[in-house]
Amino acid sequence: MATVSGQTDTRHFRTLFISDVHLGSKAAKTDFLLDFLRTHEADTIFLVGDIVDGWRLKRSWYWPQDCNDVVQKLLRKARKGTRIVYIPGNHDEFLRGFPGTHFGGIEVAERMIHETADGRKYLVLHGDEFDVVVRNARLLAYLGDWAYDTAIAINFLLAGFRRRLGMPYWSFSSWAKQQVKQAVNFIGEFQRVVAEEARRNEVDGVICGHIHHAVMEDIDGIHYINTGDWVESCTAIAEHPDGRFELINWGHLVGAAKPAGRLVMAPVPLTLASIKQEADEDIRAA
Ligand SMILES: [Mn+2]
Repeated sequence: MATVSGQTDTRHFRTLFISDVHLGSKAAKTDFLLDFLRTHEADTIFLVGDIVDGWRLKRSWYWPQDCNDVVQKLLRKARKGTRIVYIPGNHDEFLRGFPGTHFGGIEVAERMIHETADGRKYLVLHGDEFDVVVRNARLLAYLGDWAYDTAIAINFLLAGFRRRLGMPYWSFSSWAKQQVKQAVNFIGEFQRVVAEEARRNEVDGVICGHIHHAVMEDIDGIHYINTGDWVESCTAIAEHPDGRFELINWGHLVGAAKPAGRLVMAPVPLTLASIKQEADEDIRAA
């Protein structure tokens, strides 16, 4: 079969981590993802949230055949023995009501501890629950632990109310994108808060999504990994049989997407320009 990348060899990994596909939004790069799924196999695949964009779909139904193909591709992998774990995000939070449920062999879990081949432990979660902490970081640091826990609980309740009122989830990424000048600071703050959560869980690292910013880096002794997205950069995280992690930049490899490497290496000017553009599109679409 012809592929976007022209790559026909299959790579096999111990684990693959993918997030923020946003199926149902026109921006989802389903053709690249299909190409990626055709050429990548793993014992376990973690879907780290916002795979389906539920609230975009609520606004207007957009579900071309490509979206079915992605779902079918994943279900077929599950049938053939791949363990697939779906960790819902804020855009597919309707799945959060079904923890432990299996859909066609796909497990649903709020968060999970993943142990690498070489015995390190990683907390796997989407990350949106920390939006509220990022927004109020200074205040919460001042008020302490109980305020932190309360803020997260309030955020959860608020999301429930907004959902019932048909309002979209308050989204860190779209909010940060609208605060264009400060977006880079917010990304740093998000990473720090998520790394702190990993420390509270006494694990070696954390693997999350949500902010569409793929990166692997050390944050105060915690290995912070973000899977990125399939809306713009087309990135995934792979764990090799020996436990080594690799950031796969599929958009860059297929050459058609804007190189995601800029997010890692030169974050400021290009990211802000694209963030601004996306924010404008969001505002027009709203
Ligand atoms: Mn999200």
